[in-house]
Amino acid sequence: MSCRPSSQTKLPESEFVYKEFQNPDRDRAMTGTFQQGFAWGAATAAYQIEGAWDEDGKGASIWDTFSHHEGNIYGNHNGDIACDSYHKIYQDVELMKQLGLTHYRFSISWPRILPDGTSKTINQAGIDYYRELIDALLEANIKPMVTLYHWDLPQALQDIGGWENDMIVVYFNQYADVCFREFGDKVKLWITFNEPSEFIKEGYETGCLAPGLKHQGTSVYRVAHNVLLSHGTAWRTYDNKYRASQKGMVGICLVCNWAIPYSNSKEDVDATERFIMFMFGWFANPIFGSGDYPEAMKQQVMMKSREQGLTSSRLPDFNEEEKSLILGTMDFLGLNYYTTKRVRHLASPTYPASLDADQDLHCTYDDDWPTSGSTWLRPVPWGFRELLRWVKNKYNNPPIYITENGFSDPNLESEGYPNLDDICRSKYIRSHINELLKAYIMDDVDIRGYMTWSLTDNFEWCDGYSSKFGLYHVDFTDPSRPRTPKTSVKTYRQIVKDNGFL
Ligand code: GBH
Repeated sequence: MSCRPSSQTKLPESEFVYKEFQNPDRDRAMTGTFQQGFAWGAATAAYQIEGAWDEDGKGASIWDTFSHHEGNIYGNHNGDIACDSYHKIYQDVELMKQLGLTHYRFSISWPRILPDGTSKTINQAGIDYYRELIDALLEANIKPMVTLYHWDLPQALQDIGGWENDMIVVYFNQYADVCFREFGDKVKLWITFNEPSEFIKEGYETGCLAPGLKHQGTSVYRVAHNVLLSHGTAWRTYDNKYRASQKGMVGICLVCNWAIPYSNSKEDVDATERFIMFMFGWFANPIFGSGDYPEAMKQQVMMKSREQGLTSSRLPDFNEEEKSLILGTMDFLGLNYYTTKRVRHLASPTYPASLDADQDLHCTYDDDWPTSGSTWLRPVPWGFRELLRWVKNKYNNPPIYITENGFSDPNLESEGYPNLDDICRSKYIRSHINELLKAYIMDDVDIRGYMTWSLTDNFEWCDGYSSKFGLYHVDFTDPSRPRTPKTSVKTYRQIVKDNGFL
């Protein structure tokens, strides 16, 4: 394994960051800098860091319910306290100052400000908490980038069907409106949703994420439809009511793997395209592409639905009104990139119907790609540049913020974690930002900023606290949750300071 801890604190001097990737034309590190005003940040999410799950009038979220249910999360961990960031505004801002960040991406907990999900009751203590955080950031010269939905739906709304209930469009819009009104004088970068493909698939079909439903086949597409309508409606609320006075931007975060075909066969090449369309085009095309679901997706789900004896596709159609509500509702794309896959065509059985089965493909990686603490995460820096180039060409050069990119430490609990000398994370950060620089300088991609995931170790969803993505270590056994810098803090701080690589 390429990623053992070592006493070596310096990065290899070589111009190749990974010994696994030494193709001179592709992998050689370059020097150069980003434009002035480039956004350098770190990202977090409310449920993963805040704790204070039932304090000061906060309502329960689906993550409170899900994590309190035995057997859902590794070690039955939960986010009741997490990093206790609810009580540690100034400590966290201090960490950002040490890194020299210009931006901080965090999310608002919907039930912390609207305990039953609707704007009938506003929890002033919740508003005050986010105001204090925003003021502390601005005081430190750090601009907030705020995600409205990073997966913690108010439980009260789940009780009436959550994202499966069409009424959610109205409630999400109420929530967004409250946030724009209360915080929009100081927040200029908004994100409606974080990774819809992920929370929809894992929340409504595999059941791995909250609300833990296993409604196979149809639900995911209905839910996505409602999420797209919610996004479009909230963007239009900002556009109509707030943009003129507040002068901010509203975008959405989509996660996308880069993917390469297993072989040169047409079947594998088509499967690779399908993979990206089901992960990214599902949301990108209606919002800033064709204005409809991707053709490959429509054909595939129709074909499967027919095989299953249905008269219409499980993928809903947009009517014209919906299409024009959604199309063009994006001021910037938030792109989350972690890894690359190798994709092969593989026909799935007719039953059971599922988002996975609809795709007729199988994903792998190359065994010689470097590893991490997560089975799904193989660092493939060159895939990052490929993805950026592809997005630019396919979607007419949208403005892009990298809203997440990060690395999980190899699992070292049995070997005496913490390992603060996280040279693997340093390599990951350095190589990925270097590929980003190539995309900016050589491919002319419109890149506005980079947020690393994550500021601190935190509650990594179903992996609980066993998975470590932080630049700062957090001791979760200590009630005061002390933060300690890992080696990667130095690496990232230097890149931020140089605005690239000198
Ligand atoms: C992000 O999700 C989340 O936004 C963030 O909250 C989380 O903490 C962070 O990443 C780290 O996980 O690659 O096809 O095998 C990205 C989560 C999880 C998306 C694994 C892809 C595996 C599917 N990724 N998932 S695949």
